[in-house]
Amino acid sequence: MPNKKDVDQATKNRLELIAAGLSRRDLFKMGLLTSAGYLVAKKGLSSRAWGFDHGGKDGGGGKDGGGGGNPVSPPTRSFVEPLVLLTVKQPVASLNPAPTIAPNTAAGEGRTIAHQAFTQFPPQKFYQITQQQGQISMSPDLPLQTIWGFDGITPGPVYHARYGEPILVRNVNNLPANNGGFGNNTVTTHLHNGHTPSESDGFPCFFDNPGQFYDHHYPNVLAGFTDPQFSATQGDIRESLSTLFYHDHRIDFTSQNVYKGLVGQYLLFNNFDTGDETTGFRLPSGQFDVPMLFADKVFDSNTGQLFFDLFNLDGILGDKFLVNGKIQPFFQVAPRRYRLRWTNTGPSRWVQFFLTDPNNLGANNTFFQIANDGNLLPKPVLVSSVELGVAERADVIIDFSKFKPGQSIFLENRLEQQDGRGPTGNVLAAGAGNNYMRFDVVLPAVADNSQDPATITKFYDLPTVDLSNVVRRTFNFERGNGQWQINGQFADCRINRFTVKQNSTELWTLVNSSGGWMHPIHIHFEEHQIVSRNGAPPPLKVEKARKDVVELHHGESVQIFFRFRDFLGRYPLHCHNLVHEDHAMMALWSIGTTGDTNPNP
Ligand SMILES: [Cu+2]
Repeated sequence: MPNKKDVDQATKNRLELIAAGLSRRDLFKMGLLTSAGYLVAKKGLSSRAWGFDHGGKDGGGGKDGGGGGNPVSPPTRSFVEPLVLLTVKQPVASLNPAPTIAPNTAAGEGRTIAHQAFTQFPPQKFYQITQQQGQISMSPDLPLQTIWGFDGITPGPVYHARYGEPILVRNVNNLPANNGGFGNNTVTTHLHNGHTPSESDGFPCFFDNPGQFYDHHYPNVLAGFTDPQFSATQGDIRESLSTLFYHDHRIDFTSQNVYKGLVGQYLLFNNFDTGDETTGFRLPSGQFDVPMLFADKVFDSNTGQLFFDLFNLDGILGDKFLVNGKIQPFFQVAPRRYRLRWTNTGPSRWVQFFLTDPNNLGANNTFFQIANDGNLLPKPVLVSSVELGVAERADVIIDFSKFKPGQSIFLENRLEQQDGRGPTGNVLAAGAGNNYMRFDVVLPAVADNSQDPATITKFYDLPTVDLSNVVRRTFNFERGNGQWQINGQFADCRINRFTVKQNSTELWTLVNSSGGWMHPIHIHFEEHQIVSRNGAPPPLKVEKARKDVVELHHGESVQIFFRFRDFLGRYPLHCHNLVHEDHAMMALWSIGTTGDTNPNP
């Protein structure tokens, strides 16, 4: 085993490379990566050079080293701080300078493409948010952490948006020149998975510089609004979205920037999902509607500072588990129903959450899942657990009146995962997993005007599509040239891989050709439905749904369909294991008035 001095020196050397802003491609050029794409097994660089390798067959570790092992954080206590309830972002009366359709380059706007739907959907509310450095406490047992966050906090504030109410969000880049170890201060903000024109989507190559701003126009409009059959409702109500999130999407640097804090939630309401539990679907509202963003992170064992290992190429697993920016908080709840909006922000870990009663580990504590990703399910589904790959979301309703007053319940991830490649497939026994937080049923009884989800028979129907006339494409997600590829290619801002004809239907086959890894695949812009997994209908009830991330498990071939309507321009599809995404499992494509039928783009 290595001695601590050598490990510390290696860590220092690696941090210097990261602080220098070197991307993986730079390291290739400098000869610091092997032909297989792993960091050279040179003493002083790779922790695996000392035998931290945790095995693996096709390149994830092995003799040429490079994976980086899993560092160990300093000890922290659990459940000593309350869950942070995220603030709601407030609009401003006006923006100065006033937003313009064409990029306001003279005033310092980094946008390069005119808004395509500004006149049709004029913004009714204006927001300004600043990407800036901040200092926050993630645990009383760690020093203050230097983060990059929206308005200087992480997670950032929550947007409350409504269908039929277009908004404009001005992102102001005030990030510092010195990244303090990792992060890239040129940024682009993606609203995942808004029905958003390309120039406002947060396209990975449309990043701006410190000192610039970028206006994002969010029409908050239902997909299908250009279809005459939905003109009365300004789009197809079945395409309604609820829980979205926003995060940095800078090409090659998303993992560093999101890990550093650039992430938040964006909620959409309408006349059914009203945000008021006495109306519409009567979902728990107000203080009983709680955004929760999950992350796992590593902290330097000497300094206690947030640690990002650029050389861990399988994907980074943290050994500290955070909800809304705090390590293992507690949350005091009343004995009634709560709507919890869960988002797995990664960077690489898959989770499967159970409600664990520490005094009765054998109890099956069920709850309702009501949404998958940003989409309400056709109706609530009773579940014992919820699995989330990176970027997947689930809205759940937990009825805490089922538990005894004073009782504590853990939110436990029981999915076993030993490295960034993906979970092993084992579900650990209750109590043997990792607790992300603790619910304490200690608040007094209060009124509950929400509807029991057991009695809700329908939210929205699933849109149906004629699949007889579709464009078929196949995408292989694979390892190649030491990184991750889609159909044998890396992400490249200069290349448009294929063009979808606007308003057409596409049927895609996603194939996991990378033995040993799992990939949560995200396709921007419109929701898909899963036709089949390895030829059979998706086994989970909650996958009979609209989705924007599809889990691509070991050896799987998954068929999905969707339409691409209403707007034009460039979008990405990519793995949402943020490390895979950056290295460089992403394909850039576009929606045009004419398209191609390339079956293997
Ligand atoms: Cu992946």
